[in-house]
Amino acid sequence: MIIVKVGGSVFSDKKGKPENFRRDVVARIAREISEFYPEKNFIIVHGGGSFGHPYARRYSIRDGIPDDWKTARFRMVGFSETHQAMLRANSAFIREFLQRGLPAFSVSTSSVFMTENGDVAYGDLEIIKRLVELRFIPVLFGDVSLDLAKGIDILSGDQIITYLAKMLEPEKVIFLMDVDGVYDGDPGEGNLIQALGRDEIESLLSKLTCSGGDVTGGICNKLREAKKIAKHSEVWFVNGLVPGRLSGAIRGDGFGTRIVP
Ligand code: ATP
Ligand code: IP8
Repeated sequence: MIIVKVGGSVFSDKKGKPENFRRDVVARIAREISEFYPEKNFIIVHGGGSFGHPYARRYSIRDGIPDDWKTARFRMVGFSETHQAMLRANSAFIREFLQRGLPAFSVSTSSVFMTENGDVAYGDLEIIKRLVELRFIPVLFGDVSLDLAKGIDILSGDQIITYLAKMLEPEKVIFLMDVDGVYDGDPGEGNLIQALGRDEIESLLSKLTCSGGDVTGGICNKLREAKKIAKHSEVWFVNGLVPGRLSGAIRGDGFGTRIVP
């Protein structure tokens, strides 16, 4: 089984207009996957990109449900608005897969996971496991979540993958981003790291600027999760905007960053 995270920076321009969607990029990702399907099983998880992130920020979803009812109600409306935006992104994804004969099937994250402290606290994987057994391609997504401590929160696709990796022990996890892989400094300053030791991740994090960015913590969150995922699976970071890089990572001779356990 191969889990592919299609980053929001790949299927959309995160600095562009809300809900912009790169149909051609997703169509090409679907084509690359179809070269390996059905010999290999896939689970796709996509991020929030220009869909979920603007709503999550506008409604401060990560602050949870407060005691004050007026604010609570406003945020609960925002919770549902954010989810609807993610359903629109997911539906655009599924359309591209179906058009290429890939049996992608939407699994609504907020209906199968609950969170606490930004992580999955409860997950029901029975539906996902059965879908994979039948050779469907489940398509999950970063989403809003019901939260055991603060009522509501955001669950990043990166945290979903950590949970899936722990429970399903996939052969490989591939993160698609809009850059060639992980750099040893901030974008434009560092060099690409082609082989990154799992035990080197903490010292790399101390060199990167981890504040600011999107509501789920950008590259720093991804690296922290990759460290956990690498205990269960091979992990790759490759450029999803360059044709052939996903196929390379699937074959195992790709160009990008590989986490070395
Ligand atoms: P989403 O969370 O919407 O799914 P994503 O998964 O594509 O988005 P981001 O969370 O935006 O990814 O993180 C990827 C971004 O991190 C890249 O666009 C890149 O410019 C930025 N970045 C910052 N520092 C680094 C670094 N050292 N190495 C690689 N990318 C970095
Ligand atoms: O982009 C965030 O998921 P991510 C999902 O995978 C929302 O971190 C709703 C912002």
